[in-house]
Amino acid sequence: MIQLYYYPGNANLAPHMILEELGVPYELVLVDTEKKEHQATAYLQLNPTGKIPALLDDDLVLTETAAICLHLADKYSQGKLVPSVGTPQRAQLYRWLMYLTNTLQAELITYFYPHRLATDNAAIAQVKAHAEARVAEMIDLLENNLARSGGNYLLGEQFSILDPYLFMLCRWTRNMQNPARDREHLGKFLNRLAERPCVKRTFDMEGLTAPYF
Ligand SMILES: N[C@@H](CCC(=O)N[C@@H](CS)C(=O)NCC(=O)O)C(=O)O
Repeated sequence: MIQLYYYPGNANLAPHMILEELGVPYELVLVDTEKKEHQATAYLQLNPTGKIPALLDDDLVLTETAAICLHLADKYSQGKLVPSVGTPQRAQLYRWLMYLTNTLQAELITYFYPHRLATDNAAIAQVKAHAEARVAEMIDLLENNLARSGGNYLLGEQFSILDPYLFMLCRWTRNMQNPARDREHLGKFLNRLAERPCVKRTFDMEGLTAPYF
């Protein structure tokens, strides 16, 4: 049985939507960060970084959201959520997944945890403001790519694991001055994704309410 360790709205959102899209049986396990459960020994044995999410799939313990998404698609989607290995489309999937996880997600983490990079309040505010500005530039790049792709999804016509990932990260910009939803193509993309049953079910199960992005 698959188990996804989660906290509502955290980085588990992308793999959760993918699990719902796949329709495979799985169980959600709450890691209550309010109670610091992500720093407790039991959870650290699964994920030594103390970050959410983690996935159990039989004997496999897997961490890192992008790796979890790839694993689920490779094992359970019969090629529906990832293009075939060795194709140009697969290469583009790697490109955008890396960009989402190691560039945009990393900058969002700086925005949400600026106190880890500075100590006095003015410096913390500056780190946060700079992260917000950099996130806006990254969102513009994604907007331009979506416009160029000519399709409904990041890879064009094929819905892939990139789309729940992009949705999750765009959602995290919802309280920024220049949120992703204000871009023409991303705005339509977010509305399109929010109508997808897998996304609706995920939000319900995690107890998330509007505004979703
Ligand atoms: N690289 C990790 C990062 C995950 C991450 O930063 N998760 C956040 C929640 S969205 C977290 O666990 N924060 C708690 C903390 O940093 O103490 C991944 O992609 O899985």
